[in-house]
Formats: sequence, structure tokens, C-alpha cells
Amino acid sequence: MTANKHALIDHFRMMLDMRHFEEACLEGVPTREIHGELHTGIGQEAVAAGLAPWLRREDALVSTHRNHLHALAKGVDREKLLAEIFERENGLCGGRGGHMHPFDPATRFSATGIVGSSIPVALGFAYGFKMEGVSDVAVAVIGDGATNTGAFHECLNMAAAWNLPLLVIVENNSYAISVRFSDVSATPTIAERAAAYRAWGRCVDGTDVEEVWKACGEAFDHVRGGGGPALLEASCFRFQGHYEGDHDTYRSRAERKRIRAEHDPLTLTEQRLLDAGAATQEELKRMREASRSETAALLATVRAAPMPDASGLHRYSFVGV
Ligand SMILES: Cc1ncc(C[n+]2csc(CCOP(=O)(O)OP(=O)(O)O)c2C)c(N)n1
Repeated sequence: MTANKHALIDHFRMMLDMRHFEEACLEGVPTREIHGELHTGIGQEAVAAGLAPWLRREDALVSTHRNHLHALAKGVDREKLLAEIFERENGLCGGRGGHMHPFDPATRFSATGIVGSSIPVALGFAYGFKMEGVSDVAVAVIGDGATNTGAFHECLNMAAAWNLPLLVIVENNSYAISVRFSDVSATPTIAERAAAYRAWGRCVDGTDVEEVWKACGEAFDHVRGGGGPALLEASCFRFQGHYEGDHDTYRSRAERKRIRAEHDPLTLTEQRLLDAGAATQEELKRMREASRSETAALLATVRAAPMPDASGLHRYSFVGV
């Protein structure tokens, strides 16, 4: 039973929009409108949706190769983001960054495809916020694979030593491409590593949007209140392969089927809304259809937009001498 039915409906709508956004991206792969390895967050929507309400415009968020949902959570314009992913001239970065490198100074959102590197970039924001004396928070979102890089440990240590407003959110989907987290981690959880740096640390079920929302609230209170860094681990499931085209042979067909059947944050939230009497089957269906058709219209608009012209090849490029 949920404490706030309206909030849960909002979470559900946001997750629906996120799912449909990612499904729209999938359409651009076989048509070759999207190049490179496309990574989607399908199955991981509850993490971004639970985080979104706590983010202020002035906060900075630095994401990874799997960044679309975090961009939406930060308030990046949906059309500009989709246009960037579809490599259009009117995209967030003129279509030059593509799906791996969306960058939006207006919402202080950025991403890097170098595993582990979102943390030092966010640390820089956190240091700047501390120097300015503002209460803004720097958020780094990473995957479990990034927690075994040196940057993870160096940054948590520095953030704790200097009491910086850094929140590290780990989407632990159990795999770094084909490498199982449990095979390469000395600790069963990532959150328990926070103690080594005297940071706030917590593990949460990342398929439960309400639990993520609550835990994010506590983490933001801690960090914004001057308590130093926080490490929030959200366990979740990646439904697609690592990237579109990944054969995903490291997981059995049965495991993939089970994950979708048992751990879909949208289905789980729908059931909670029904149980709480907050929505009927018919209302849920209407919400799904509204979100789907809104995203289809968005995709059509993006597809009608021009590609960058070859004459603009050097626009936005910087040459050092
Ligand atoms: C420094 C670096 N090494 C290797 C890669 C190749 N690579 C891309 S994604 C990835 C796995 C990342 O796994 P994880 O951090 O768990 O994130 P997930 O893909 O599960 O979201 C790797 C090794 C890279 N991009 N950067």
C-alpha cells in the first residue's frame, strides 16, 4: 500500500514516458539512423524516476553511456534529446554528440562514455559548489562495473576528506557487459564500501520506485545539508542486451524471461496502484496509450527534422595550434 497515491501515479507516468522514449530509440537502430552502440535503460526506469523529483535545476548530474533516462530525470528537453540521439541538426548538441554524449548546460546535465569518469566530473562540480558556498548537489550516476575503477575510490575519498556535496548513485544491474558483479567484487554490496570513506551509504530495491524515491530523499537531505558524500546503490535489471546488437549469451533465455516477468518496475507499480485502489485497469490502459501516442508523435517530429549538412562538418569543432 502506498502512502501517496498521486505521487505514485506521477512516478508511473514518468516511467511510462521513459520506457516509450527508450523504445523509440530502439527504432533507430535497424534503420541506421542511430550509429554506434546504443545502450538503453529499459527495465531500470524506477531509479531515474525515483531520483527525478529531488533534483533542482542548479544541481549537476553526470551520467554514463546508459544516460537517456537520467537526462529525462534532470529535465533535459525530450525533443532535443531524442533529436540528438537520432543525430539531427536540431538535437541538443547539433546531432554531433549522439546518444553517448548528450550535454546540456541549461540543466547542468552531461554524460561520458568512459566507464567511471562521471564520478570525477561530478566531483569537480561538487568542489565548485562548495567553493561558491551554494547548496547545490553534484550527482554522479554509474553502473556496478564502474565501482571497481580507481576513480570511484579516489573520488569518494576526496569527497569525504573535503566534505563535498557529492551523491553517487549506482545502478547495480549485476552485469558490466558480460561480467557478473558477484564474480568481481570483494563486498557483496557496493553501499557497504561507503563506510570505508565515512560516507552515507544505502542499498535499495531499484525496481521499487517508491523505495528509490524515499532513499533519494534521505541521500539528498544528507548531502544538501552539508553532511558530505553519499553512496546509494539501487539494484535493478537490464532487460535488453548491454547494447543493441549484443547477443546477451552470458544470460540464459530463462533468466532473461524471468527478469522481465518478475522485475519490471512498470508492472510492479501498476499492481501497486491497482491494489491501493488508486487506478483502475481502464485508467492504466489509457495512461499507457496516451504516453505511447505522445512518444510516437515526438518520434515522427524528430524524424522529419534535418540531418546535419556536410558543409557544417567543422562547426562546433575546436582546433588547437
Ligand atoms: C574506461 C573504459 N573501459 C571500458 C569501456 C567499455 N565499456 C563500455 S560499457 C562497459 C561496462 C559498464 O558496466 P557498468 O558500469 O556496470 O554499466 P552498465 O552498462 O551495466 O550500465 C564497458 C567495460 C569503457 N567505455 N570505458
